[in-house]
Amino acid sequence: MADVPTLVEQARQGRPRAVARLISLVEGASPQLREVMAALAPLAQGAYVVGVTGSPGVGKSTSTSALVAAYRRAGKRVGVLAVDPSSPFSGGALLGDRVRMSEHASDPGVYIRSMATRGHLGGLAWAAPQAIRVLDAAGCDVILVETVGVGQSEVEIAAQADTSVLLLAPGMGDGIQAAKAGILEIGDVYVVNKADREGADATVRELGHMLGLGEARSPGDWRPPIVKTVAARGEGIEEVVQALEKHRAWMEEHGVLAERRMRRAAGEVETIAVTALRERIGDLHGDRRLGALAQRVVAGELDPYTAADELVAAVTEGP
Ligand SMILES: Nc1nc2c(ncn2[C@@H]2O[C@H](COP(=O)(O)OP(=O)(O)O)[C@@H](O)[C@H]2O)c(=O)[nH]1
Ligand SMILES: [Mg+2]
Repeated sequence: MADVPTLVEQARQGRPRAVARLISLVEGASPQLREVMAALAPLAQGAYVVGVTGSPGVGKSTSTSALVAAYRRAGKRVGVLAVDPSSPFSGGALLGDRVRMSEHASDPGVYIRSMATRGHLGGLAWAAPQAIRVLDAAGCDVILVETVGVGQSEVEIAAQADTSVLLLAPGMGDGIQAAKAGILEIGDVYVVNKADREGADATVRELGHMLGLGEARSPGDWRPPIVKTVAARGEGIEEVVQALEKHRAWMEEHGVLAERRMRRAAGEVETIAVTALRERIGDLHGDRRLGALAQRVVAGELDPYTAADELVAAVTEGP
C-alpha cells in the first residue's frame, strides 16, 4: 500500500484510485486519519458543496446524476457523495444510487462515492466532511452530497453544505411531512421533482404557501426558489443549476458563504474536541482520580460542577 504522502499527491493529480483509497481511510477512522487530514489541509480549494436531501424515492439520485451531467457540460469537475445514514441493512439503496449514476462511471472528471454510515451515531457528522476534503483536494469544483433521512440527518447534512436543495414530489404528502419534521427551514433551493405526475402544481403552491408563512423578509434576504423538474428526463435541471449559482452569488455578496464555512469548521473542531475529551474521561473510569472526586461529591465536600472542572483540568493537563 502506498504511504499517505504518495496517496495525497496522487489524489491531488486526480488519480481516482488514490481518491477512493483516501476516502476509505477517513471513512474507516483509520489510524492514518490524522496524517491524511494534516496532509490535505494545505490543499483546500473551497469547492462548492451542495446537499441534496429528501425522502426516499423522491428522485435524489436521478437529480444528482442529472446535475452531474449539467456541471460536466459546463466543464466543471464534480464529486458525488451518496450518504446513506439509515441502517446497515440498506445496501439496496446504495445499489440503486450506483445504477442511476452509472452513466458517469467512466468519466474521469467525476468521482462518485457511496458512504454507509453503519448506523453509528454521529457517523455522518465526522465522516462526510473528511470525505468532502478529499474530493476538494482532488480538484472537484462542485461536490454533491446526497442524503436520505428524516429530521436529524437532514438537518445535519444541511449543516455540511454551502447550499441545501430539498427535494419533494407530488402526492407523497411530503410538504406536510417536511413542515411537521421542522426541516422546511433548511432548504435554500426547493425542487418539486416528478413534475410529470399529477399534483405537481398543487405541491408547488402548497410549498410556496408554507414558505411564505414565515416571518416577513428584508429586501437583502434570500428567497428560496421552487423549481419544478422531471429529473428522469433532465427537464428543469438547468434551472436548478441557475438557482444554485444564484444562491452561491448571493451568499458571496452577503458574506454568508464564509460565515457558513466558519460555523461548519467550528462545529467540527468542537465535535472532535468533545469526542477526545470524552475518550480521555472514559479512560479515567476506574482511575482513582475520578473515584476520589466522586467520593468527595457523595460526602458533600465538593459540588459536582467543581468536581467536573477538576476532572477536565486533570484530563487536559495530562498525567
Ligand atoms: N415519473 C418520474 N419518476 C422519476 C423522476 N425522477 C426519478 N424518478 C424515479 O423515481 C424512482 C426513485 O428515484 P431515485 O433517484 O432513486 O430516488 P432517491 O431515493 O431519492 O435517490 C426511480 O424509479 C426513478 O426512475 C421523475 O422526474 N419522474
Ligand atoms: Mg438515492
